[in-house]
Amino acid sequence: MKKYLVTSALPYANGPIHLGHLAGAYLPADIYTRHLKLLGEKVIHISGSDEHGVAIMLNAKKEGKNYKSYVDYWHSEHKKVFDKFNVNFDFFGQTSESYHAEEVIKWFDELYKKELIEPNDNQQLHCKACDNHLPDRFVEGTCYKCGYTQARGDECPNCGIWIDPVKLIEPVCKICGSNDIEEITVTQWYLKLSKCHEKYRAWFESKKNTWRKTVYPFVDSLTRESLHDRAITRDLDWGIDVPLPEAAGKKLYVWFDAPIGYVSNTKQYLEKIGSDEDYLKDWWKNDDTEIIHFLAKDNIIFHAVIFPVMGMESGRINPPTDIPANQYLNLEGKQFSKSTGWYIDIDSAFEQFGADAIRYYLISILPEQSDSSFTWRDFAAKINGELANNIGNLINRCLKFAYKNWETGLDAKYLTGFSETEIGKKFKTAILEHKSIVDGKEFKKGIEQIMSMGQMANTFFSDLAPWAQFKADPNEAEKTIALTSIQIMTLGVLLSPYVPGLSKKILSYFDIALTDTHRKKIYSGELEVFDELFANGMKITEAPKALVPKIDEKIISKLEEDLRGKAEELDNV
Ligand code: B3M
Ligand code: ZN
Repeated sequence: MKKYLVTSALPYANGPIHLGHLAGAYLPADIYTRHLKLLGEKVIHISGSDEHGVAIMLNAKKEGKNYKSYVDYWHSEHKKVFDKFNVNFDFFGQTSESYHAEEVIKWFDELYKKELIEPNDNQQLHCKACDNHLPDRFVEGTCYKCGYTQARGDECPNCGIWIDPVKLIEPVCKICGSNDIEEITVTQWYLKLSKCHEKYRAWFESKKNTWRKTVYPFVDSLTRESLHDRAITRDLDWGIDVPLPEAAGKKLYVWFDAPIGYVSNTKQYLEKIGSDEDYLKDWWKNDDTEIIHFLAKDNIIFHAVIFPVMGMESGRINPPTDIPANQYLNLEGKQFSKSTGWYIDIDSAFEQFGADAIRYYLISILPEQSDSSFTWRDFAAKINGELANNIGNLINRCLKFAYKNWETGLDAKYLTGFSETEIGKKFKTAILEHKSIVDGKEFKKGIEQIMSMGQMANTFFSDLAPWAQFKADPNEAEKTIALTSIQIMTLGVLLSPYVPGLSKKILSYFDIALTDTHRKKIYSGELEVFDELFANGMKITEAPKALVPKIDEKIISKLEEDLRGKAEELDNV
């Protein structure tokens, strides 16, 4: 049986989750998982905190906390945010736990046995002022490829290349701020990616027609000629110990251990639920498993090159099926940045508008093909014009009418035969299109498809004008309300991967509880299911009120002012 392993990038346990993170990886992964679960597929969504690395060490030091309590704090903060926004994981683990280290060591040992990990002397930066080694983000400088002035020792956030820290122009120590930096020779252990080029390309090229146009060509151009060996050990005091006596005191590079977190967390998950399945044989190394990594574009190289090579060569897992990476989400045209005040506090946005409004808007602007921008004005326009007007209003009007005039319920004879009606057939076609859009991981287009079904339902309802029918012939009106209610229930089910809270609310107005099988049938366009569901009629349990509250222009102006004010304030410091 086919299975799906959905992963979303492990967020660094190093500061708040922002809307850009949600749009980059977590919402798409959540929607896709919910989609597959609705269809009755066997799928698990795995993520967790990424708790090693220099950036975390820097911040923990700044706050005077020990590393473990620092990452534990952010791990639990992140879980709270994901819960609020209904982003569900089957398992959300921690890479600082011992179960994770155990798995990582197994990978290291396999690769070492195959002579794909070897020591080498390497030139490294060392800060003379504070006497620290400066790998990765412990150093910043100007990118030698694109000239960006804040390139980090591991990668350039502007042009996306891997950075060799000793080549950085005008390097500065991030620990003490000094530029008194020297090059020293140190032994590190390298992952011999260069030996794996041919095998890698043979696999990679098989993805040419299925990976996103923003992913394949980028990786292609970086890997066509060769792969470069990468140091996977560091002189740090936080991380997983390198399991070699001659490397005593060294730790594994965070990007060596982090992606293995998907695997170790799957193992933990299966143990937790008492499954008798094996995390490798039944999942990660099962040819019937699709492995899909959701992430933002700055994580592409690790997931599309290094991790697949590690998996293939160690023999522990299969390489991924797809890496539907997103581009970046900006805020009013500029990058989100906590330090310049250019960000949205995710908790207050949640308090003010709730999870569904924010999910809806983010999904409608997901940066799937190119960068996109969150603006408060567009947020209000989309919530008011689409979610409230299209969906909310229709439900209010129709279900209120049903509740008021057919208190004891609508007659079964009007509720059956929907799939044979013209609108029923249109719905079926639209649902099948929706399924293939979401199978193709195009979630922005998916929600647009549902909105256009909302339009169909609105047109159906307005054209028949049940309020006028009611005066002339109440039976006609009852039929219109019955058929519209079915469309509403269908929309309620279809919306569930996107706005699960709203979906639940919509479905709660019906006195009929849907089983997973009912949902699956509705979601796959088997609309005959309504004949069985409504065989004894159906009643609306309460009159909906303010299902999707409209957002006032004044609120938006205030939010815009606050954002600019905060940024100016920080600018003046
Ligand atoms: N923690 C990077 C990030 O949060 C990194 C992803 C790891 S996925 C294995 O952007
Ligand atoms: Zn220093």
